[in-house]
Amino acid sequence: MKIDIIIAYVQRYEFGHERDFVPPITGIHLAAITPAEHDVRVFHQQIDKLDYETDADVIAISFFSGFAVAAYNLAVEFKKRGKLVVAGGPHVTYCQEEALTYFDAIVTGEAENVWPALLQDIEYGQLQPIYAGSPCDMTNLPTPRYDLLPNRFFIKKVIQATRGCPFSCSFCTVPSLNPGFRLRPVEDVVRDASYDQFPHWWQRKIVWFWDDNLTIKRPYIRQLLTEMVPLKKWWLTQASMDIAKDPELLDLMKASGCIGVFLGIESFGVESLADANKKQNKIANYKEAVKAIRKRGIAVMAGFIAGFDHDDEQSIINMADQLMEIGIDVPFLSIMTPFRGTPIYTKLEMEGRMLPERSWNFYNGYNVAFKPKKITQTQLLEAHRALWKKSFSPQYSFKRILRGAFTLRLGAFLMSFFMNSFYSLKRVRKNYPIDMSKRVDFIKLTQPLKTAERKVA
Ligand code: B12
Ligand code: SF4
Repeated sequence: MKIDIIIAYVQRYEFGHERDFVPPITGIHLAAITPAEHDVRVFHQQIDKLDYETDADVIAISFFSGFAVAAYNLAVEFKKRGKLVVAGGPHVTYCQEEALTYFDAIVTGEAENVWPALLQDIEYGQLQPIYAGSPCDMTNLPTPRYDLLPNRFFIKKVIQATRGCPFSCSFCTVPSLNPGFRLRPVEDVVRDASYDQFPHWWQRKIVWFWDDNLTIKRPYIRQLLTEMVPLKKWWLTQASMDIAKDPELLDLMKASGCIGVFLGIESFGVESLADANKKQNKIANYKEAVKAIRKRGIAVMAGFIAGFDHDDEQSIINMADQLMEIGIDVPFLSIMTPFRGTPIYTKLEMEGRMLPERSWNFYNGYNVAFKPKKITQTQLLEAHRALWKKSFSPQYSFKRILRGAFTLRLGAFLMSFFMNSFYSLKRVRKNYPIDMSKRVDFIKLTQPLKTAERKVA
């Protein structure tokens, strides 16, 4: 069969985000675990033009909640043309009934154990509506199909070495989506990190780990990094702040080529951190932790969330100065989003604070889908936009770049330079995150197909 895998996307900025820096691993991983007798192609809606007249037999769509409306629209279009459309990913896992209105079948949870069976059922005309995936054992996973990525992605070597996370932050679906903490054999990860069939040196050089929390199992990460030293790569990952208290690990990270670490700092408020159930973060240690990582020339990227129950407008805007003060190189600024499957969603739903009239377009990390406690929805949105504008003002962006020029290793500096310039340019050109409440017409959902009209092979 011919299979088109599509990663759905909705523009999150007012204009011009049609190129992407680094691709998702989802599509090229799914392609790699697709049995070899099928022809597979991968498309990223963010950068690829989609062809509704494709000759594919099966359309397989992956999406986050914020991109669900786009994914459903795609399903409707492809089904109008008689295609069989299936889907998977975090959104369908938690919104199965809704997803089945649009798709012929869905995969919930992890796909490795059920994807080949689904494809076989299509061939035998026995497609079931739901394929319940289970946590996969991470041995023998193939190298992602990097060859299927378009060259427009600046970085291409995305890898997953581990799955899951032992923490349980209130806003995160990882503990229920990828239960447990599982590791791929080090030799498999090293094999993927050594992949070099890319045209540009930086695509061969840079490895981006799309893990939830790569460093948590110390013996594993030490072995992996020791084996990565001879590869002479530049690599980046997401990790917990506790790495800062492990100087040996930090030294090994430096020796193996680490250029960037993403920390989920989330907030500077003690009570907001309690709202986040982020017990592992200690505000008093932020500055020291960032310093310890940067001392090795590694850039610190960090995520901050606006909209916890104890946040108000001022505490949100203040984060722009606070993140500068602790030495962050690249900030990522989100609005708290109550995804299905998270403790925060359950709490807000019980308290009657969800805003059901707000479509999935509001779940892209830059919009408000619930009633905040201390401020109004509009105040939260505006405070976040003020935080975003201040953080990416030319002065602050330039200060971060300059700071990096004197302290970071080359790869880390280039990454910080690129990202800060990119967001600062958006700020200068007034290309802000989209305010969906003013753009309610933005990608309307076309009429769902009636179940009877659904064509299953
Ligand atoms: C890497 C990552 C990123 C990367 C890459 C983004 C990307 N588009 O892939 C970056 C840092 C850019 C990112 C950004 C964001 N992310 Co993110 N991210 C992740 C993370 C940590 C890992 C995802 C991953 O690559 N896993 C490895 C691949 C192989 O597995 P997978 O994608 O889960 O797919 C498996 C199954 O889901 C299934 N599957 C998936 N799709 C399909 C489709 C079909 C047809 C089938 C059969 C199966 C299938 O099969 C795969 C194999 O088992 C997850 C956490 C997690 N554990 O899932 C969050 C996560 C996916 N992100 C999330 C969010 C919210 C975001 C942001 C909106 C955050 C923000 N505030 O800005 C942005 C969106 C940006 C964007 N443009 O897409 C949420 C999504 C929740 C939801 N319900 O939508 C997650 C779950 C984390 C959380 N908070 O709970 N993210
Ligand atoms: S530490 Fe990160 S991945 Fe783990 S539960 Fe918290 S937000 Fe999710």
